[in-house]
Amino acid sequence: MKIKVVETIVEDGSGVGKTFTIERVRKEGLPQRARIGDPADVGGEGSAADGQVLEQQLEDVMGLGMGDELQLNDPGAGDGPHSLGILAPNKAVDMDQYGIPGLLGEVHRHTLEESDRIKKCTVEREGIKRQKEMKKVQKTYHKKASGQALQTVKRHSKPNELKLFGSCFCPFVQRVWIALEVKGLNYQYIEVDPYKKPQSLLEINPRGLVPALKHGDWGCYESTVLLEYLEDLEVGTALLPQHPQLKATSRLWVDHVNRNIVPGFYRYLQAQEQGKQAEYGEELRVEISKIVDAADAGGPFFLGPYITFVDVSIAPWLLRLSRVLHPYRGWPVAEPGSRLGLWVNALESSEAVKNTVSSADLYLDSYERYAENRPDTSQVAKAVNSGRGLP
Ligand SMILES: N[C@@H](CCC(=O)N[C@@H](CS)C(=O)NCC(=O)O)C(=O)O
Repeated sequence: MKIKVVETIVEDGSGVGKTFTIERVRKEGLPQRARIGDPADVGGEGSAADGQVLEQQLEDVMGLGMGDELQLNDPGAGDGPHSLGILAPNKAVDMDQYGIPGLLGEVHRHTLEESDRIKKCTVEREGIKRQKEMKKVQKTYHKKASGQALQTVKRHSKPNELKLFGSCFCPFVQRVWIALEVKGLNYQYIEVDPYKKPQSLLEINPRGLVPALKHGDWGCYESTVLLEYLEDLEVGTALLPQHPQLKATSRLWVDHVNRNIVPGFYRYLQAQEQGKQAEYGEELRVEISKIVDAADAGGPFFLGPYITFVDVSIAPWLLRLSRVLHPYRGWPVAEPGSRLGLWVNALESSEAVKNTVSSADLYLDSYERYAENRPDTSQVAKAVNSGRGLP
């Protein structure tokens, strides 16, 4: 026989005592649900119960059913541990402080404080459970490339003295990745989680941001610095034009991308109020228009028929207009015949770019945190929220 009192209901108001609800009574070979007696039948504290009476009592008790009650003998006993009297027809029995081991199995009795603490714990546990369930529904960033990008990762998995530490969803990484692909360099792609900041990443970039590049024993970071470095290697296809003025113009427009388009993209995506979304969306549209107006009229790329430095620098965010801003903010798809449409189409068709692009769901999932402006999304998101410059 086992009686388990799992919930304590204290102070029933009758002044008789404290009530314990029996949630589960397990018994064998005896009828379920015997009626338990009147509070008036309760024996006072210290009532004698010889072995025989006790046995009889327990038989009665064995008939306890779901929802039946146990009542404390001593109404004024305060919060300390009590002896239990069992309300049974014309019978009363005192049990020791902890029930009768072996006969009454688990009898849980608590002080008021203990009872409160247990209830609080239960509420907290429920809260944590709900949070976990919420997290399951919320999408998070991907940790593995997919689509054509995954093929590229596989092609570049062998050890190489030139290593790109990257994350498949990261636009800053994608800049460097596209440059490596355009140039046709040999390199090793190493996927890292920049939010976990593995030691291998921290050794190159103490700030723990991707992209990070290792070349032999030397390492460096910051996407635009890395683009310049790859250019200075003078291996493979050049991205910066030879002409000093065109070169300066290219750098000027990369600065525009970094200063206005990149932060504008996140500000717009993270804005939660409709008014702010409209305002930041318009600001981003204006900044994109400026660079589109500065681009070579015939295009399709910034300087003309070939992909160059400015294209590589802006590409990850132009690709995310349709993959992220369109689904989350209703950003209009670029008109196919427009100058922006031509540019986007040229980027989407570039083999070097395509080699770094994962399937659409990777971007949709990875940017949900930004679109909902969840706390602790990233250093970029924090900087945008606090009005600071991007990391
Ligand atoms: N200014 C840096 C930005 C790099 C950056 O923010 N990367 C993100 C991933 S897209 C990162 O590593 N975040 C880690 C974090 O927020 O802790 C660059 O251009 O390389």
